[in-house]
Amino acid sequence: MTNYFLGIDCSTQSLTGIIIDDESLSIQIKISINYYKDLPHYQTQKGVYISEDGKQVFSNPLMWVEALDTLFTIFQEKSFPLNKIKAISGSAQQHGTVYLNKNFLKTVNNLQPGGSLVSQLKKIFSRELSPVWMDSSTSKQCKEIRKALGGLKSTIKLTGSNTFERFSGPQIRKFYQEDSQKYQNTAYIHLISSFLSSLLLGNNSPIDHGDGAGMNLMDIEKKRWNDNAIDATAPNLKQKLPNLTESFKILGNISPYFVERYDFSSETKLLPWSGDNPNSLIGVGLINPNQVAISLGTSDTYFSYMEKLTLDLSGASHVFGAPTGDYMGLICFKNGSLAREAIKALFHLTWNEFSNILKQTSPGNNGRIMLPYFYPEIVPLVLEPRVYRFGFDANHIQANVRGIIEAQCLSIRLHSQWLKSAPTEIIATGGGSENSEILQVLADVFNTPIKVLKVSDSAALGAALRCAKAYQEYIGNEMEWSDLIARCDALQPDVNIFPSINTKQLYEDMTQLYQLYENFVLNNGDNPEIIRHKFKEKYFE
Ligand code: XUL
Repeated sequence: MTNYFLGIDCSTQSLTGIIIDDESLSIQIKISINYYKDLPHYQTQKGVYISEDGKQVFSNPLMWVEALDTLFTIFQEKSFPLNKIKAISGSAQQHGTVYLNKNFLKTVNNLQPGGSLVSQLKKIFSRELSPVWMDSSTSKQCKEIRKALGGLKSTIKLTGSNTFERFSGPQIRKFYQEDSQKYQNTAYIHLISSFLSSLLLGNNSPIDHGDGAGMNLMDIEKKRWNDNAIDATAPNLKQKLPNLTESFKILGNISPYFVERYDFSSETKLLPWSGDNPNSLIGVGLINPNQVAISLGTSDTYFSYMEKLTLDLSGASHVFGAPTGDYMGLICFKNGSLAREAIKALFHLTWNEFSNILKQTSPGNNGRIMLPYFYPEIVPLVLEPRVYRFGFDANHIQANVRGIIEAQCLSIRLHSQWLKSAPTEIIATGGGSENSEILQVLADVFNTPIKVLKVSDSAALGAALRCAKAYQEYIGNEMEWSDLIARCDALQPDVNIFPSINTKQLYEDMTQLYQLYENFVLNNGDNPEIIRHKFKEKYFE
């Protein structure tokens, strides 16, 4: 009898569920609910609410809850045998926090199958909206926590990352400082991942080490809450946080609500949810050092598996727990598809037209350089968004299209150099990986082959694969990650893109030039205009 595993990904713009079978580990069904198209009554801008200055970014936890109910309803309408699903896990955009009052536990313990989740969960929140990873409004709190923890290096050594505006600790501190009454009324603080996991469990779910590392509250080495970090963040915080757990531990069985309402088996096992990046690590099959993936999603991320803890003491990157029980390195660039879409919208282009321009324009963009901070940027840190153009203006379609893609690829190359080992192959995932012209620029800038896998929903797939492994072990079959990954049909390469033969030196020079421009616009460095002209002369005149 075929068994199935369900992986759910609650991302910034949509909630996706994919079900794999236990034989070929291939995808049997995939359903996606797009928040702004399918749940328009929440009136979000692509899944979020952005303040006028762009710094505060929230989402509505009830929208995620409604998307979850909708997902199961659609699976049922499609007659998928949900009772054959043996285990469920999930993935969520990282760092976002959900604030719950004292009604939370008894409500999720007692869900009535006759009513929707939204109708029953309306009264459990002590804060209506959740700050999400796109928020960059907590610089003051970041500074305060970093100072209390002894400065940059000791903060990184303790928590795996510098304090970052979007990380949960600084966000919690801001809430405590600005709305202390509501903070006091908060009985539980969850990450988005552990909040959704709690609904499925009908109980308070722990936070896994992958997502827990994105809070500035967890000791990265010991994988435990750190009292100093907690005290530096907000009073009485420890009692509001759930426990931490390994991401491969089975938490228990699914809550009766889902059994009765959607016909899941009461024996369906639940694994902790994790962040989208730790899930994607497995969902692209990265279980060896020196393998690298780039996810071109709402944000662009560069990530790799780490056998032993290695920290970036410059503070630009993060270390999270990996679902294997080890670690992963991650760099997050916020102006990912958001900035690509801004250029596409500016010139009213279709993606086809956008790609054609990439195909027709020359590597190096005729010596033109763009620094595209349409939104506040995480790496490099830019709090006041602004787009810089050197050698062209805002009306030049071709220069803007190639400019944005080259800038993003150059920035990823530049800021991933701390990881030392240059990748021999890059796995591309996320929505942007469907565009082979963008991938060609990436291959050229890194001078490295790019591999695209059959399935680009790496976060949801990773969650489903975590279920497959944990369930096999639960029934007594030891299973290595490498066997699981080798067997998984969805992880077979679909497209290979090779770097062009004559762009290696050009992009090496351009990476250095790009670095000088970053230094010029962000750190008052010298104006590299003369060097840009020399670059132009060398390659284009
Ligand atoms: C990672 C990060 C984003 C979010 C949204 O640190 O902020 O990748 O997880 O995808």
